[in-house]
Parts: sequence; structure tokens; C-alpha cells
Amino acid sequence: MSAPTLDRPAAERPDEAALQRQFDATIAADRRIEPRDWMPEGYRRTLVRQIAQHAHSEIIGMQPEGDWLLAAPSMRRKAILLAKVQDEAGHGLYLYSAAETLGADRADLTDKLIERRQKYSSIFNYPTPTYADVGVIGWLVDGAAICNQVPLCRSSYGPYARAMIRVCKEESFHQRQGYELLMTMMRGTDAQRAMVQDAVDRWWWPSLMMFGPPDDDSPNSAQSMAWGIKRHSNDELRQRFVDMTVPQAAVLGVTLPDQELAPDPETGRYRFGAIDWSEFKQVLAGHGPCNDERIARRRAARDDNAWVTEAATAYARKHES
Ligand code: BYC
Repeated sequence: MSAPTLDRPAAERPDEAALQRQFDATIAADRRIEPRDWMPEGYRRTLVRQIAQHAHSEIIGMQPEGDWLLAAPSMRRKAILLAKVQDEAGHGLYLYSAAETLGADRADLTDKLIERRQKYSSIFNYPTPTYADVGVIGWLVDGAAICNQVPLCRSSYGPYARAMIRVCKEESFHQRQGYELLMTMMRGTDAQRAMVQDAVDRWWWPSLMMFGPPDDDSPNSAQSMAWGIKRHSNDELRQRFVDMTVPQAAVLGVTLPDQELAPDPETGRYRFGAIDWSEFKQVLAGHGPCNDERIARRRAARDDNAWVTEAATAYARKHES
């Protein structure tokens, strides 16, 4: 980071151009940047933005499925769901720790989320009215997350890449538990099959939006890819997700709600219909079905549990002295 060098006498300050060259060489050689390495301010800012957003998504992402913890249909389903939701909390914590290595303050990031000055993934602004939503989140949302996050295991910033390795292992368990739940429901009654289809209809398009705006409308992609923070473009990963998911839908016996979805014999990939980007923009602007509810609950969690943070901080101070 550049900040600690500023208070040194000019003669002792490392040459900024040389540091930049060293940074560029590290990126060009596909090696990792570590917290103590010098990095351009824009690189640091971009990482804090993406990692904070990612952490917020994991924490806010506990809510839609968390709503089913008390209503899960069996002890087994409850135990699985509880473990999954706890994993998401863990992911949030690894990611806030990664953001801290860049000089960010965790409480400040939470405040920015609650004040809507930082984003979280659009997908978590949709409701979970039936238990099939739990399965579909595992299958589609965790499936999309895996597509997006596996390449992030090779991200150029060491702490982010390392956090992603563990996160991806857990996400792949989440995706399978969702698929297994849906398989079980599809072997059940007509009403259960209809419930699964309804949930797929509601979550399919928002899952495609998770990958972010199309490449020609993605202001951050080019620089993030040049820095090796992102390894693939939003559209590339979205296409990879569609190609992976269509055969899984066929095995499950559900229809994906897109009449234009069809194999393209030239590319061997699936063509799909136009995404409604106005819906995505509305959700990002805070007008999705559950934006207010998600933020209100996160605010209440921060405020109602402030005494725990205060007590833990006081305890830690006592043991420091
Ligand atoms: N939602 O230039 P772009 C999970 C924003 S949780 C909201 O393409 P970038 C799980 C974007 O931030 C895992 N905002 O940006 C948890 C930017 O705005 P700002 C969630 C979005 O960063 C619980 C603007 O649009 N995964 O798996 O190059 C239960 C322009 O976009 C979204 C991550 O967080 C969106 N969907 O690329 C179950 C992945 N898309 O910041 C599961 C990590 C875009 O300039 N993040 N925006 O104001 C990334 O990979 C990248 O940040 C993105 C966007 C691909 C999402």
C-alpha cells in the first residue's frame, strides 16, 4: 500500500514508478499481490468494493433461506439448512477479513451497506414463499455463485483468492443439497412438482442477472480483468452457467422459462432470450420486492446486537492490558 510511505522523508521514499513496475510485473507473471505489497490506489479501491459487496451478499443472502429455518419439513432438512445458512455467515466473515487486509474497517463496511452506500447481490431481493425456493436457491443461486467464484480462486489478490477456495468447496455442497431437495420433491406429489416449477420460473431470470450487466455495459470489467481481479467477463460466465444448467433441468424434469432457449449447433452452446435489464436496474436502485425488508433486518441485527460487540471489545481490552 502506498499510504505508509508518505510520512517518510522524501529521500527514503521508494520510487513510485519502480513500485508500479514491480506491481505490473507481478500481475503480468500471474503471481499474487499480498497485503504488504505496494499496490495502486485504484486496485485497492476496486478490491474493497468487490470484496465488501461479496461479503454483504453472503450475509444478506442468509435471510431468504433463513426464513425457512423454523418451518423446514423435517429434522434432517432443518439440520441441512441450518448448516448451509451458517456456512454463508462464515463466507461473509472470511470476506470481511480479506477486506480488512486492504485497510477497510468491518463496522464501517456494515454501516455503508445499511446506509445503501454499498451494494449486495441483486438476487437476494427476491422472496422465498415456498419451501421449493430453498432447493432452487441451492441449485441455481449457489450454482451461479460457483460459476462466478471458481475463477476468483485465481484472483490476483492473495487473501481474496484463498478465501474463495474454501468458499467454493462449501458452495458446491450447497448446490448439491439444493438439487437433491428438488429431486426429492420432483419424485413427490403433483403439488410438489408444481411448487418446484413455480420456484424455477421465478428464480431463473434473476439468477442470470447475478452475473452482472452485459459486457458492453459493465464499467468495471476491463480494468478488473487487466488487474487479474476478475478472470472472465460477465457474459462469458453467464453463458457457462446456462450451458451447465440446461442439462440439469432436463434431468430434474423442469422447464426453464425461456422459449428461446435452444442449442446453437454452430457454437455447441445454448442460445437464450433477452434479459430484462430494466428489472435488474430497478432492483439495484433499491426497488426490488425485498430490498427494504433485507436492509431493515440487517440494521436491526446490527443495532440489537451492539451490546455483544461492546462486551466482546471490553473483554478483549481487559485481556490486552
Ligand atoms: N447485484 O461493472 P460491473 C452467494 C453492480 S453470495 C448487485 O460488471 P463488476 C450466496 C456492480 O457492483 C455471492 N450489483 O461490476 C449467499 C457495479 O456497481 P458499483 C455473490 C451488481 O464488479 C447466500 C455495477 O453493477 N457473489 O453465493 O466488475 C446464499 C456495474 O457492474 C450485480 C459475488 O459477490 C448484481 N448481481 O462485476 C446463497 C461475486 N452485478 O460497485 C448464495 C463477486 C453487478 O460500481 N463479485 N453489479 O457501484 C463479482 O464477481 C463482480 O463484482 C460482479 C460484477 C460480477 C458481480
